[in-house]
Amino acid sequence: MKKFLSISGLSSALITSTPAWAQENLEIIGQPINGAMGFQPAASEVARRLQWLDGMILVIITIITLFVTGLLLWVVIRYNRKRNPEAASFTHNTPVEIAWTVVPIVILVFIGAFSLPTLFHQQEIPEADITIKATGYQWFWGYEYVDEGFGFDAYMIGAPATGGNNALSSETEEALIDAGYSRDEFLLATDNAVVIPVGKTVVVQVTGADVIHAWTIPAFGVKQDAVPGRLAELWFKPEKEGIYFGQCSELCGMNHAYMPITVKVVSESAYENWLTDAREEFAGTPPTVQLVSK
Ligand SMILES: [Cu+2]
Repeated sequence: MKKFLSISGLSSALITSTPAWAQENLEIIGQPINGAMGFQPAASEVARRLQWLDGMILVIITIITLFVTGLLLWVVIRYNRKRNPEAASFTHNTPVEIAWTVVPIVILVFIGAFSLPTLFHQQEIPEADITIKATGYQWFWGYEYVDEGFGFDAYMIGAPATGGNNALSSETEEALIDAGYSRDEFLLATDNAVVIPVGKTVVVQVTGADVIHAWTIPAFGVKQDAVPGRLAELWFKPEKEGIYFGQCSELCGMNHAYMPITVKVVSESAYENWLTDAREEFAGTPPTVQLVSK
């Protein structure tokens, strides 16, 4: 037993001294699935709300489409030339005109009553527990943990900067496996991941260094253009530990398809361990980071 304890102590020390891992055995949650139709599982309140809104509006759209199709069929069958050789010649029908003006207004107000609160919930940025600045470059993302005074770049595993050529070669597959992924995560996994603790409010400040990019994690329900010279903000509170992927979502040049986003949501203690190691590993990089005096 004693021996077992000392071995497990040693292995956990080994794990915590490897910052790139952050936490072992994280489940991949936010990932596109071949042939799937719906959203990725919602992993934040923001995502849950907008997915609900999407479902609600889909019901309204379906009802309207069925109603209009029914009307069309009725007119085609009942009032075709054979059945109705004498066409009516009236041009106005006041009750019908009032109805087709008022009913759409009611429908739009009803949708607005649900969509505006969701929009404000998304756009009113709360007080952050963790603030991360994400800068889009051609073609990778740079991250700064602004309260911690360190930053790092994140390249796709398999990008030229990581020794690849943007193709799924056997070397790239090996690099993916070394980083804890598989060939399925090619085009999604990055060498450095954004690491955040579960259940904390994360504010991401998004900007671009050269052209417009866009930062997104579909499972968190966030997407924001990264515009040079502007600093936009988005927020989310991740609810489940796991790995979440996103991809640059604004066409930004030749290698736009090769600048994915990897976010690891870990436990509070794993985050603290990662922070300790990351402060050391990424100290002084990139040089633009300046310590914020508190
Ligand atoms: Cu892009």
